[in-house]
Amino acid sequence: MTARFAAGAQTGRGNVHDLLELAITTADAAGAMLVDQRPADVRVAATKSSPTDVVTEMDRAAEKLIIERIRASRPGDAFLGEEGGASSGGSGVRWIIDPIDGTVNYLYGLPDWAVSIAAEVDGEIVAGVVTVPTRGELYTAARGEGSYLVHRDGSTEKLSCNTGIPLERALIATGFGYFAQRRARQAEVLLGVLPRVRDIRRGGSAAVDLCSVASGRVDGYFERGPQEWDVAAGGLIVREAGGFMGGLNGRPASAEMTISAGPGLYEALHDLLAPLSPERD
Ligand code: LIP
Repeated sequence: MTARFAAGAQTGRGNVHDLLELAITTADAAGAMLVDQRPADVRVAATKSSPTDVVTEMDRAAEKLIIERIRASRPGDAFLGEEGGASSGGSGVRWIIDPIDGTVNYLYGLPDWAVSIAAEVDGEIVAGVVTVPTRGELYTAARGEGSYLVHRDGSTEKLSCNTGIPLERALIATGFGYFAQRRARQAEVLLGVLPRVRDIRRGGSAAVDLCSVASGRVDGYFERGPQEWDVAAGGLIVREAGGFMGGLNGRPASAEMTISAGPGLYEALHDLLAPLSPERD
């Protein structure tokens, strides 16, 4: 799969177009490996923050593949990977990787899981790729160049999130954490949200949720808990599709709270959430 971008902007640390192309080919390779080599019975290799926060051997294999491929082309870059692949580098470029975002979906054979790769230059995300191999969809964005959905047959759509959606007609994606206490609070927050919106979706992958905001398949998204690797690429894809991503009260998006939506709805969703104290466990 290839994305169509004009001449890539220079960052001073490299060409954004080159970083994007490397992210695309690497995410494609990892996605193909995850589909082709998925064992009939995917087993949990370990648990992380709680017994339901799982990692499979395939998460580890995909992260290894991604880091090895990028490092072969760009040996001086730094990495942050969900499965522990953090290392420093001197080039000013850092790759933020989620080898499988939506591991529980992957475990159960549900389609919505993604490989997410973002390139950050001097602290700013400049290129992002989210591939959803089971759907044959690859989402890409380069800073200042828009975001695109490339289908399996090579056809490409420029993405544009929904704008001006009133809260009561908004379809909102969300997700839940892995700790029981946090989930109980998230259920309380939902009590305040559900009666005020069209409906709620819980897809199981924050990266896919953000791409769905970018493509207009949902109108907005909020979640307490997503980590940098869950939202780095998807956040750029949303912004380049005309949407917003942030936290509460003007703070940046973080594990405390991440909110995303198009203009008009973003403010209303924020104002609905803020009094519900969604950052509290
Ligand atoms: C998951 C997210 C999901 C969220 C989970 C978890 P993982 O990532 O993308 O949407 O609700 O809490 O963070 O663990 O599958 O990479």
